[in-house]
Amino acid sequence: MALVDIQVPDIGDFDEVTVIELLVKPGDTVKAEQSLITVESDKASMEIPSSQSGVVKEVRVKLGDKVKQGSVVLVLEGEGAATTAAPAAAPVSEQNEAPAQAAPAPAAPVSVASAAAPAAAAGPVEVRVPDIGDFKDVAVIEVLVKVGDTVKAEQSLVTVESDKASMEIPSSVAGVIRELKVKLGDKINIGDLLAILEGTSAPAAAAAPAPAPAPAAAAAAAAAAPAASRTSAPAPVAVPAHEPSVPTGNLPHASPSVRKFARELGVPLGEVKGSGPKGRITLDDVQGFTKAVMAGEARTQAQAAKAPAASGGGAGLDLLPWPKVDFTKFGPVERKDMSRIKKISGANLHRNWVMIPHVCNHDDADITELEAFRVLMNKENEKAGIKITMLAFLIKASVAALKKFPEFNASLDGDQLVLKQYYNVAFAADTPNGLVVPVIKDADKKGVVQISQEMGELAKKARDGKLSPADMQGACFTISSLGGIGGRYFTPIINAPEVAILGVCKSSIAPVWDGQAFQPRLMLPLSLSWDHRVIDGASAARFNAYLGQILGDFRRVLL
Ligand code: CAO
Repeated sequence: MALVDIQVPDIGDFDEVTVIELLVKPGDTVKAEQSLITVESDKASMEIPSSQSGVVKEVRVKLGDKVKQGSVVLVLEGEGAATTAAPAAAPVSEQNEAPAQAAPAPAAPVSVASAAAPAAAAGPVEVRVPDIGDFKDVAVIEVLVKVGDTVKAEQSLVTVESDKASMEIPSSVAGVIRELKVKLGDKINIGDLLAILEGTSAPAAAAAPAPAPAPAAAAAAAAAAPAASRTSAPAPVAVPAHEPSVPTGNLPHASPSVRKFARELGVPLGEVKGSGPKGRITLDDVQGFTKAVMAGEARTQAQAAKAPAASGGGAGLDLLPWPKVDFTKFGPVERKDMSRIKKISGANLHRNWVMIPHVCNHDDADITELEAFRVLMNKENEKAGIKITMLAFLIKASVAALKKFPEFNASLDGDQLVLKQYYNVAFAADTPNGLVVPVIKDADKKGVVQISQEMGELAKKARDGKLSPADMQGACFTISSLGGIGGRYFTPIINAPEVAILGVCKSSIAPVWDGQAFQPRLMLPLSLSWDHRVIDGASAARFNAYLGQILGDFRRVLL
């Protein structure tokens, strides 16, 4: 196994950057392109990836160290030959060898107005995104200026972020911002218009402003063409004598991957206390914050602000505003009020989806014999007007599974689990006005025929809009059946404060191997969503398997 020095690749115009995070330690196995350390300059933070996979033998840098291109980050016992071509992300060199071809690209932001800006100032000038290396569709995570601000050449306008780096995009010219063409969340690419400045002047020395490095980019972008052709220089106007404004942004101190992780969880980074050097926010800090909020030990500022109005507090996540689109620009539209049921159920579903760490397991149950039995029973009882439904069997089978796995028949109350000793099973019913969820009370004490009858009555009441609040209260577990409609699997949303819900789709004949031959069997797709705060994956798999066993042979209910 060859020992390989992993070095800092070409990081653009930066002489030295500071190591602010060590992402691996000796003994760790790393994959090619996995980030090893995070470094930071005054304009960007970036993760330095490994150029190949292997086991970390020695880390040669420590927090606070200054590194530059060619500095050895760590020694890796490489998997396979060390001569493997360096991946785009970072150069590799054999020990004592010169660094391989620099792979990560310095993105050399070249502004529109650089060399080709009107020499003597003073016209509206379009400032565009310079060459940012191989990055496409990078998200604007911070807008540092506003319309009316006076900016200096090289002052940062926006911060953008990829999964490996965040970087500030500077203005190539000085002037007053007349129009801002991007907003938070926009995805931008090279050449996109960022802003229109007035009263501009040519940038010093006709050079591109400080490059923002793009470490994961492949080809060096240093040769990026000055964007002369992208410059537009309409009629000159006078530059208003504004004082330069101070950028408003105050980006939390965190690496791009931590920020991405926080965004995925909807964690407002500005509220997370960093435990890293200089208060830097680490992955553990984000996880700790999330756990505290979920456990009710902490609230986000948004939650706190909403709490008085929201009686009981919902998950106030600091998300981007909902997109406002004038649809009539694209074609005719009709506006319709949401039904009362949809408004109520929508708010509940939203809270449940956001608050509960849902996981969904899919399985199949062999209901060949059960369906044959159901059809036979319905034939025999046709004259009595009794119709037994598959859903009634599912309710009965679920009761057996709830008894065997009591944590599914439970609710969370703070730090306590409330284990219910009654078995009320709700079922989702589709109505012209929206979804309602009536409850079969004490399903453990009722037979399949009685459950079928009650379900029929409740479903009719639901369709007629006559369900009382009592009809929809007290459920322990819910079944949502789309079996009469179609589909294979779906992810039902847990009906809080319940901790699990079973989704059922349309059964179909499938070839099932019986050890000797494939047999045509009627298989019922099951989708069980469960609250991971209360239930573990193993229990959920066992719950589904047990449910399948019962549906496969209902005599098991008697055991
Ligand atoms: N596989 C195959 N066929 C099935 C089936 C399944 N899993 N479940 C029911 N069917 C068949 C029935 O056998 C019946 O066929 P026949 O008329 O030939 O006997 C037909 O589908 C219709 O069944 P049904 O609707 O009368 O009875 P049900 O017990 O399946 O459902 C109810 C009752 C109230 C649950 C249903 O009408 C309903 O509203 N379902 C939608 C629920 C829903 O919207 N869930 C989504 C929630 S998330 O948005």
